[in-house]
Amino acid sequence: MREAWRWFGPNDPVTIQDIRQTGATDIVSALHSIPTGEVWPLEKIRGHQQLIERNNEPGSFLVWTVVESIAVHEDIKLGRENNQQYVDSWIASMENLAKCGIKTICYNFMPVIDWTRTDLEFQLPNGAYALRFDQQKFTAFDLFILKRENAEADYSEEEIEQSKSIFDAMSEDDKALLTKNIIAGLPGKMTDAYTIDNFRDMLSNYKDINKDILRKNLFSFLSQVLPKAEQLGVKLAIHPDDPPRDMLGLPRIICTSADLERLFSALPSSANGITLCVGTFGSRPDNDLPEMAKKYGSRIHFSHLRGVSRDANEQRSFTEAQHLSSDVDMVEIISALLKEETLRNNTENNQEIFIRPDHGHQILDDLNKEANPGYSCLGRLKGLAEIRGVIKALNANLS
Ligand code: DNO
Repeated sequence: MREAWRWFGPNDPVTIQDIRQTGATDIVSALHSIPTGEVWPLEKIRGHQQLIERNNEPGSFLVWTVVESIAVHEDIKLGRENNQQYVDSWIASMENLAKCGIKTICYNFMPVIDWTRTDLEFQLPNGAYALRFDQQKFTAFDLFILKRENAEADYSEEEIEQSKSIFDAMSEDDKALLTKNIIAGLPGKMTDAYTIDNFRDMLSNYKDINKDILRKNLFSFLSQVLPKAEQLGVKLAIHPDDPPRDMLGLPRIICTSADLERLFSALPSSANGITLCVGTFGSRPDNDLPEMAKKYGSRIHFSHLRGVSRDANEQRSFTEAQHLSSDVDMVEIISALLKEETLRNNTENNQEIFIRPDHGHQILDDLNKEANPGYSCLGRLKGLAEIRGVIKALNANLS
């Protein structure tokens, strides 16, 4: 297991020097300033790598090993005719990364919005802040702020009524904040939209794209990328759709175990893998996470070891939990990943699995600091320390 930490680059309030103190050994990062669809130039990758590795010394060593993410251009997801240039640039970026020795690439295929939350500062009873996805607020956004065409068809009468009362109780500031959280609030540039009109236009591009078409477009993209990745020894790790279901009329295709099954039976290449984002898959009650960790073990190149706790009365709403006390059995999942690593020994695929803490709570001194939502230092440090303890204990038992 390789303990990794996500760093958003020189503007990240958590610095590389800070990360050295967490005990992590690997950095997960990306060149966020390069517009989607453009090639990541070799010298920029080297420069970023240099920022991470320049103060390395024995006992305090960090390497940039995982990319999260090279964004996939919307024209590829839409299967537009001019998309070849964007596929070529994606491959060229992957080649440049491989030249620098960076060979694990996380990406996703979510149309328009990447991960999304309604609340970025949801206060917990102990005073900490967590991220939260509230389905009723999201429905209120869809129906009464975005006013998406035919959106009513996606909801029951009861849902429409409930979300209307939520909307009616919102102040103008609440509405603005909810809108900002959904279309522009999360780190790592989660949508290419900047205004609600622009966002609406991007959604409407998908009106004729259903799951089958989107899947065909993913497979066509991968059938061009995977052979090259295999030659370079690069592992691709698709991140699941978060939350893992269709939303805002958009199809989502990496949500369940059956989705993964389709992906691997269509494209069995050994370079075709996943990011086991426990929190994302675990926000659906029908995903059995320990089972998935076992079943897709050899495909797991990277894992986000966080969890959520779903609302008792609305299983689509969830609050991000502490790393070891979510709805899933994290110890069993870590145990499955460790067993997978022992199976890998003496095989060609003997790469340890990169893991990282994710979406920590904002706690203690971080409550008064500027932070990327979900990516403050102390909450993730606590998560990492807990996970590290589990790994140590399980390893002691295994040997
Ligand atoms: C959120 C992350 C996602 C992830 C992308 C991967 O914290 O897990 O932003 O980086 O979906 O492409």
